[in-house]
Amino acid sequence: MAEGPVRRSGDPIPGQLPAGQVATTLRRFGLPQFALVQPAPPARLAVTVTGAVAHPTQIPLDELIDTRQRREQHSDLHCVTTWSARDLHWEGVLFREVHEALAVRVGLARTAGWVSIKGLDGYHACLRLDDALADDVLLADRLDGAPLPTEHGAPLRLVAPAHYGYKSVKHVCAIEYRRTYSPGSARWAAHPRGRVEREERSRYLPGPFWRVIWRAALPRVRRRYDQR
Ligand SMILES: Nc1nc2c(c(=O)[nH]1)N[C@H]1C(S)=C(S)[C@@H](COP(=O)(O)O)O[C@H]1N2
Ligand SMILES: [Mo]
Repeated sequence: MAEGPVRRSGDPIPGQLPAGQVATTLRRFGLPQFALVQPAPPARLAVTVTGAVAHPTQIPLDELIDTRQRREQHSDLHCVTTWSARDLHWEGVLFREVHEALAVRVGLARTAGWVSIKGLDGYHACLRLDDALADDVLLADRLDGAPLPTEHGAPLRLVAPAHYGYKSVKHVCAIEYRRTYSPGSARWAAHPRGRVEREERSRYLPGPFWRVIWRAALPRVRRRYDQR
């Protein structure tokens, strides 16, 4: 039997979607309270690096990503509210490579097991550090062959395809290394890991339960975003 290429968990599978997801085109989305906040990208952004580090610092965005090898990846974005945008063409740098350079520069504590990423709109989400260091987690500055548009997270966003969309923070402006999980903006509605494959939609109650709730809530949240 012929063996196919190795498939990573976040890679799109043609014709197949994770449990409970429905394909749609990409439109700006997020928590309802951020629907009217679309921060204009500042001319010069410095990313703050704080938390479980010896030397908290601020690094100009270009410096943070310029020296890394550029990556391209096609992956899906799966929102917990059951929509999936398929085969998005992201370009940027591997979060792991940025992290490796940062760890030395800021003197990262060995005990840091989580990373909280914050956006210019005040939104933040926390990922388990080893999840964030996976082969398909990018800090992306281009989408579908063009600079990342403001609506999808300019100047820089996280892309974590194996995790629900609430972990893929847009407008990244701060990285906080942590010893413990912090629920972030989605609070109880988020799951510490948020793995799509395991349908970790929320830390409370199983995924299939939340499918029903989120599918019912989706039109109202959509309206808030489309109203802008
Ligand atoms: N800064 C910021 N990042 C965010 C959000 C947000 O409200 N603010 N929403 C998250 C959620 S729930 C989803 S599904 C995706 C949506 O990405 P899109 O707006 O590019 O469709 O962004 C994620 N990242
Ligand atoms: Mo989402």
